[in-house]
Amino acid sequence: MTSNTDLLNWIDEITRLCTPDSVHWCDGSEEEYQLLLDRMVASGAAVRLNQQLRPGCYLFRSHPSDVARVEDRTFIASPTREEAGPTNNWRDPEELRATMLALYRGCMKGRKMYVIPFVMGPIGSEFSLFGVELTDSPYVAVNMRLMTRMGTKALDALGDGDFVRCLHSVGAPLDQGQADVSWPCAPMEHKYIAHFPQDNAIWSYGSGYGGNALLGKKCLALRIASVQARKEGWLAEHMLILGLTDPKGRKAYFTAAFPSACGKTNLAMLVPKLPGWKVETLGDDIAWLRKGRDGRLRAVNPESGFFGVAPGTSYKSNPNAMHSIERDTLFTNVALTDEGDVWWEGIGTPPPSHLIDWQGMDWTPESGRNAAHPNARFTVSAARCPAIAPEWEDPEGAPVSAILIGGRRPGVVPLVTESLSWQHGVFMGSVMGSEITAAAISDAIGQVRRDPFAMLPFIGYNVKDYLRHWLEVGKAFLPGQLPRIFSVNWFRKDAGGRFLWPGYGENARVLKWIFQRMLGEAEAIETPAGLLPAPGALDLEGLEGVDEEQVSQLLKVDIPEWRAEARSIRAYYDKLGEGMPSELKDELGALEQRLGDPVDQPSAP
Ligand code: O2Y
Ligand code: MN
Repeated sequence: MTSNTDLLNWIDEITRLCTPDSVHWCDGSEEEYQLLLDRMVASGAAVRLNQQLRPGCYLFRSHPSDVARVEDRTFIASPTREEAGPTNNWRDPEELRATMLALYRGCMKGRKMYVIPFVMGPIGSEFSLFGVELTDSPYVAVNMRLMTRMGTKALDALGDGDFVRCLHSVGAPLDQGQADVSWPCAPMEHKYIAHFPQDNAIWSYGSGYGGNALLGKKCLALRIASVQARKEGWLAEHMLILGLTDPKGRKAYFTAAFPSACGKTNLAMLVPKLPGWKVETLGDDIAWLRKGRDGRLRAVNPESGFFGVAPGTSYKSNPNAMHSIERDTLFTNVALTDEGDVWWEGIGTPPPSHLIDWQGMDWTPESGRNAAHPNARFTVSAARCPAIAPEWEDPEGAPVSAILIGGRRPGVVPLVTESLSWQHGVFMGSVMGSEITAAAISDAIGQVRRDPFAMLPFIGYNVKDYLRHWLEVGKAFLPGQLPRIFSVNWFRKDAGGRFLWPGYGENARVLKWIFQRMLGEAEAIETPAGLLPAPGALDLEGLEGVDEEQVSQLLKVDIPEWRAEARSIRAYYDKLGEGMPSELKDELGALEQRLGDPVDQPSAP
């Protein structure tokens, strides 16, 4: 057990508030994990998959109202609205606390409360942060075992130290004798994903799903950590981390920020189409970046597992993910085959003639609806990934050579652009954008939204201070010690709406150019948007289905389009209001200058 009196007192307080029937301290053992899964199978909350086909695998089906992160119900309860900034849902901390306390009172009645001590980051690393999640969801407990370093080892490492207080309830107390449902949760208007950065506390109520409930992930490792990072001079980012090795055996590490559902897991686990090149995975979603003892920017993945999107994942699109989930995996909201295996849209095999869909209903190809929910997930330990880098748990982190940023931009943004400086790179990060997808519930699916460093839903404070912090971090490094920032866009389309770039394994060609740029071995040309591959610098040998015209479209900086882009950036900056860092406004001015005055320079015939 523990002698951490803060922890013991807090557990006491929450037990009195939430009145669970019993308290279970998670030790993180294999036996405990199996016991919880067996109990959930017995209660009907989980389905054991065919153990011949998927050893150690289980299926969960959530309530149809509880299928994704809920941004509208996610709150930053900093002391003032200004601290949360224009892009966060701010609530007055005292008011929110009062509202939520009323909901939490007696909310675990009829249920067990699980105490989950966990570490984000390798145990013993200077990068790491401790959390303790109190939850009435056994689903959360088993997922946290895969996604974090959890249980006795975390409690021992914590000792008497400080930790982020993570309180979670599905918000569905049970009366005496009341039968449980397979996925308890509360109605949308009672769901709250609340962050109190000043108290190092996360309160989540009413949802059992993913980022709303596995509080180590988005809530702690991004929203709370970003606030701490700002105070301490580091960065908590929505980024994958990969290692790239060239045919000569030289290795470099890249991080990459993409908005949700833009293929971060695929890029993190990429199998290069270029002979002799190798990608290894260090993380697929979150990177903590700080200056290492060697003066370089170093990255650590705070998570220990992947909570990946299943639909679209196949042996073609992501063979390493598919191999990772062949066993010991928890599936949520995928379809069940008659053989007891999993299936989803885009898995690469034809739809079976019959399935049980994600809502537990009979499904046939004629049903006219998805068999798996578009945000269906797999949870699996990172150690199961065949491409995992041997050094992925290095407590010092990996030295980062390049930071990639990218979104889904059907037009305007070239396949790859190198920034002109750190400041210009931060400018590019501040205006990156992507289409809104099913990973976040929103009423604007399909539209492009600006998503600074893909952190819009995850910055725990004011976005303008966040961008200022990025600029400040850059100042702490000697020239040459900082990674360079590159924008990438795999999603550019032609006039007919067809993707110009094949993506997936062919993205290695872009990684190669970036790798060689960092070594001074590849040529670039200067454009108003930044540095682009010089003619012939991008290795296109053996690339099928992309002709010269398509390459020129992929690398085109169209001046009229970019003038419109600059106007839209100005409007965006204006919308964010007073307090944008002057350096970024200067960068916008410089871009406008490079694009020329539209009155003086009519567009080319
Ligand atoms: O919908 C959810 O709760 C999952 S969201 C998620 C999961 C893994 C990695 N990234 C994300 C995201 O929304 O960025
Ligand atoms: Mn993510």
